[in-house]
Amino acid sequence: MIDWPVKMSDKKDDDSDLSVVLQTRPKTKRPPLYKVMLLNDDYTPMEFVVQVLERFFGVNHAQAFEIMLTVHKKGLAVVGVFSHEIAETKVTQVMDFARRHQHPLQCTMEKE
Ligand code: TYC
Repeated sequence: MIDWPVKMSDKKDDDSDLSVVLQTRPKTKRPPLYKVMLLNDDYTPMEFVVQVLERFFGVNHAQAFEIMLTVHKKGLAVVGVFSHEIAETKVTQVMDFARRHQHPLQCTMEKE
């Protein structure tokens, strides 16, 4: 079958040629999240850690006590997952609060 020459007006203009139109994935990468962790030590009073968890991580007294006990027994626990900026703020707030009260409590962050 002779199909040449082709008039421009005969050409498809609707992206129906699948060999040419490559589907691309829209690159909408979510920003990375960061785990904020509390570390155990032998000197910070349990009640102080509970207070930190209530004040900076918005958990109730019972939840705070439970998390504090997990840190005490296991050595550390993730106390929240946040954007980089919020995680950094939490770490700074906890470290400043602990230092002001002269407790060696350590709070760190790590990419999830
Ligand atoms: N281990 C501490 C104690 O026995 C309590 C404690 C719990 C300290 C959690 C730090 O992140 C911590 N007084």
